[in-house]
Amino acid sequence: MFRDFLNELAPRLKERKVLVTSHANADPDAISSILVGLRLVEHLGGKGCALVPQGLSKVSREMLNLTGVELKYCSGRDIEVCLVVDSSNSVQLGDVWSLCSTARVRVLIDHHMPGNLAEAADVKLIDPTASSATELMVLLLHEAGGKLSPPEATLVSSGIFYDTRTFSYASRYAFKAMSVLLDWGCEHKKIAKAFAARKRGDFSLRMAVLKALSRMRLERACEDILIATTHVSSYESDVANVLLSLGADVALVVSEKSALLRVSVRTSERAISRGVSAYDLSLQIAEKLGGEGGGHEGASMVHMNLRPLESVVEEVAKIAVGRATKACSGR
Ligand SMILES: [Mn+2]
Repeated sequence: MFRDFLNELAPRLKERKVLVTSHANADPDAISSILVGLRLVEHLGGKGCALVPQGLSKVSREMLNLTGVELKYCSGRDIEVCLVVDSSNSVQLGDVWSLCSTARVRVLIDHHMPGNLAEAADVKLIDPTASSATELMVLLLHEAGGKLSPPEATLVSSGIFYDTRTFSYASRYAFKAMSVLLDWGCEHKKIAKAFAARKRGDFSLRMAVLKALSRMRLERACEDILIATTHVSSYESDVANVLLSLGADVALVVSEKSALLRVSVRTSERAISRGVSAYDLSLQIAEKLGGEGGGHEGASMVHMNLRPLESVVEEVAKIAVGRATKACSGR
């Protein structure tokens, strides 16, 4: 599948100006995919530059500082091709979407369930079984005969570490891609140590987790499905992961980000086996409260317009309880 995709892609990138972009507040999977995207464009004879809507997330900045890798950002707006990585929905691209929607060619490489970007793309590689977008990008670059420098390979491994939660959710592609990255000189231990230290030591993350717990509401559905709902001012994804690791089956964490509300949704294997997936919940929340939902089976996100956080917490908790009760009674 990588070979066929490359055959389709290569003639469209050659000698063209290519914008490589991803979702707002780019996480390590997004920046790693962008970096490999830039190298792939160069390798296939195009000229690439990056744009990141609303900048990089804190952990992404840490990973770039740690490895000393820099992304080449676009200066002008004269774009011929738009390559979107690690995103499924145009709302995730913010202002950058206007550049992409008018580009001559739109390319999408992603591992989320298909959203409206899949419809808008002229060429696409979408595989929701991949645990990160980075692993798809690395295997594509490898198949194309390109490679990364050792610091770049180290940075790029952070995309896989991050999205697989240090390999707990890794797919076979993730291990294949890691093996390629190690051949290219990746120092994976550097990244592993940084992730472990970050979890233990980051003051604002610890604060967010404990505040989230103090505000949390807990519901029970279907005998043994625990639904935890809360709100935070940042770190909503990390907090949702922590809630799941503490035993919640459904974690819903509401936060406000750049004049939008986000709901980070996570579901356990138990919840998924009963027919309650984060992906379905995010679509249902978006439909009922207005907004855009999407992501993966076990981890997804809803974006919606601002409204009081407490009322959203209440409503999403109700939706999750309703969904679980329905699923368990087989309706
Ligand atoms: Mn991702």
